Amino acid sequence: MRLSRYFLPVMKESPADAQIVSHKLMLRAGLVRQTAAGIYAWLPLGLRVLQKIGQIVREEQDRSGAVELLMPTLQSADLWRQSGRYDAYGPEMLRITDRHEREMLYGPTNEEMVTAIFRDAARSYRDLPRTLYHIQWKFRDEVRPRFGVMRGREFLMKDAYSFDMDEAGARHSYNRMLVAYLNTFARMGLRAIPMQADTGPIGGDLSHEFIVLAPTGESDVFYHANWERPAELSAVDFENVAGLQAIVDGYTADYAATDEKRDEAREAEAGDALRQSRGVEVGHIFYFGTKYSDPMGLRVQGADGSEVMPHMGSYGIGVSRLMGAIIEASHDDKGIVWPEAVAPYKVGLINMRADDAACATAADDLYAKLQAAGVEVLYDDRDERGGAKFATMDLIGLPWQIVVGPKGLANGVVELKRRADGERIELSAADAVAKVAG
Ligand code: 5CA
Repeated sequence: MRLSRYFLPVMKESPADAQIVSHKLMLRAGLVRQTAAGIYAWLPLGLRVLQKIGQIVREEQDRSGAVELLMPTLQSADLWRQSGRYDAYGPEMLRITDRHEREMLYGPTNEEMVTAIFRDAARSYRDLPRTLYHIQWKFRDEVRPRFGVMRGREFLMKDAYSFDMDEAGARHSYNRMLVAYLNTFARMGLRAIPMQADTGPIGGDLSHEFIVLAPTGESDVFYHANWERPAELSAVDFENVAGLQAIVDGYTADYAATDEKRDEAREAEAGDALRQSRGVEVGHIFYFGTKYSDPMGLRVQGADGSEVMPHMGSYGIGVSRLMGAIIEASHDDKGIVWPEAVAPYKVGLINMRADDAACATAADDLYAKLQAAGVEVLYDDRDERGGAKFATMDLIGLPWQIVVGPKGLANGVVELKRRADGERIELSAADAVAKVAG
């Protein structure tokens, strides 16, 4: 993409209404614009990141065995009356009336809808287990939307729902998600810590919040220093029930809790290794048994012919919130430092002198070669000062910058800079293409 034809409204100064660094940088780097309280337009560069985050989430959901569908944002109130949640949900639910005076709502989550869809299709134990998910916009009329996309009113969520014949099956579905989540966040360069969370009326130990450590996070968290090791991907056989349980037990062996779930004994045990921080909740998984299948009449025939009420769980990831969390975890005083997996483009190509014919020809040629090599490149071909171009590239945080200037050209080289550590090397244009394409 040529910057001269793109839409990238960057801002030099930090907007006064942004309090935390990710919100400031998302506005300054032209990723989003607020259009109403807690509601954001995704500008072209921000949309690319949102799609990359969504795609990683999708791939890891698929790998764990979940199946994608897409449910609508608008739902009927009647659906929510079946579960009894329509009246219980309160003012966070945006209620809408259509022209026929039918009560509708903008979905804050989809347990009711997915249960109804599954109920109307599933007949017997052969139709289970299944986990269905979608990536869809949600609306919650938060009292205090803040920190940009971190706590929005409209936000993008991945929500998955599992259906199993019994509690043991549901635990396995839960374990699949727990491991899929850790892999998902690791691929984005994030260490997310699963922390025991409140399970509400169902009880048991099957609810975890996934917290990314960040000083500006909204949750107070306590954890064992072992969690400070870098996140790694685990190659897992999702079908191996005992193997998966052992992996989950391994992950959750080290203490980690939000302030609502602190455990004095385990903190004493951690001793000097106990750490305190703040964090951002990027995901939340729940097992809730027959809470929805019971009132909504979901029944299937068991292998022995008896009628069975399936056990369910639900599993959320804050896709749009993740963008804020990644920036909180990865930035410096010049701007964003995107992990490669979610970067909007891999390379920023800078022509230092758009008014110099030789530079323009060399940069155009390099741009064509990068594209031919399949490298995602944003080409700053504008007639602007070099300094302003560097500042913009640092602000938007693409992993690599390639600079074409008259001095280098005279020596047959361009400059390649890695955004993360600022390391620069000079090399031929062909070598630069080979290096970033690798
Ligand atoms: N039904 C369940 C699981 S699908 C559910 O809705 N869980 S949740 O309320 O915890 O939301 C799931 C995730 O969505 C949260 O972990 C968080 O990352 C994200 N999220 C929740 N509220 C907001 C919000 N106001 N703005 C941005 N992201 C949010």
